[in-house]
Amino acid sequence: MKIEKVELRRIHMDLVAPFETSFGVQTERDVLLVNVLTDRGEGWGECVAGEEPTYSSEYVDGAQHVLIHHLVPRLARRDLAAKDVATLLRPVHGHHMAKAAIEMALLDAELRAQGESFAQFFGATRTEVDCGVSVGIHRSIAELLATVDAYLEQGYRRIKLKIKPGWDVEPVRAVREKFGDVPLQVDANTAYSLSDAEHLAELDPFELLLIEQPMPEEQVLAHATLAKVVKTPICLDESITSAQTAADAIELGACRIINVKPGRVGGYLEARTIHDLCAERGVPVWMGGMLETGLGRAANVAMAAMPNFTLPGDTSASDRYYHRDITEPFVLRDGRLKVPAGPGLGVRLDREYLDSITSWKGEA
Ligand code: OSB
Ligand code: MG
Repeated sequence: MKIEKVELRRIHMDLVAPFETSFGVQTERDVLLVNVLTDRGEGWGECVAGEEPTYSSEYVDGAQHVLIHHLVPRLARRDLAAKDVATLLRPVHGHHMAKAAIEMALLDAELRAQGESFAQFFGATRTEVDCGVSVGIHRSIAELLATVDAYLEQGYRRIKLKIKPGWDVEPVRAVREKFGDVPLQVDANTAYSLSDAEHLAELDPFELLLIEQPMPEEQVLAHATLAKVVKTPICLDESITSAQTAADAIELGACRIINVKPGRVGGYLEARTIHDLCAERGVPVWMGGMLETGLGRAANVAMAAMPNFTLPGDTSASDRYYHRDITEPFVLRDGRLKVPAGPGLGVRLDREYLDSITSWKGEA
């Protein structure tokens, strides 16, 4: 396959409600999309980098810059397959979200040309996936309970509460008291330190499925130490940046569960390797989310249908995020989303709507 042209575009999408985490409040997304035109047809990729480098070091302007100046030039005018992208881009350190976006676009082009879906390519074993929902930090417990109630009413199969120091044990207790034994987990996005171990152990009586990323990205050993104090399983998100870091974290006892985000690890192919190595080691995985549009969601849902994705993912319906999606919406049915079955991503872009929300377009 030869790349003939790479078109980048930025689109603006308002979130249906503000989403607050321990690292900030988000009310909109400024999404970078990658459209590759090859001699075998086109493909689309979505970059999950946020506007600010606050979840990780990546941010959308940086992703756009590195794609134009460092990544696309290494791929242009050669005969290549999606599986070659990671090797060709290895000389460029980091920038996993940017790399993942271009690899995703090429994989889409390749699979569309072969008439194969992402799900088939990944060896998916389900046609629908169980969905959870990530619930942001709220201004009061009453408002939080109203939000959780509405999501449970819609059928979500698992609730994840965002926590930070000062908003942890009380919201968890309140949700447990009101909603009983609903599958529940928390995500701290690195907001704690090892000196909070005894405090985090106060979450143990609530029988959470997991505590996600309590401490900073680099503090993998500290998570292994924390795991000796806290009974709730530790799950890593930010710390898992590759198959290598996943294998090391498991070996060290830093996590019993892994949140798989293809953008964070440099692409869907690396994410598949993480799925496989976790399966071999008996470590369950689940599909994370980065407030994706229908494009990223299509690929995430396909991957979440692989056999070792045994916990519900942050793969919520389109209307959890946006009033209008750029593809046909993903709709929750009985707490599940349907895995797209068509070639490549298997979703149709609404080109007219896409153009209407495009803030910038350029060639890489
Ligand atoms: O830590 O999982 C996270 C969103 C943006 C950045 C980081 C995270 C999240 C979420 C939302 O939790 C997941 C989703 O529904 O897409
Ligand atoms: Mg997380």
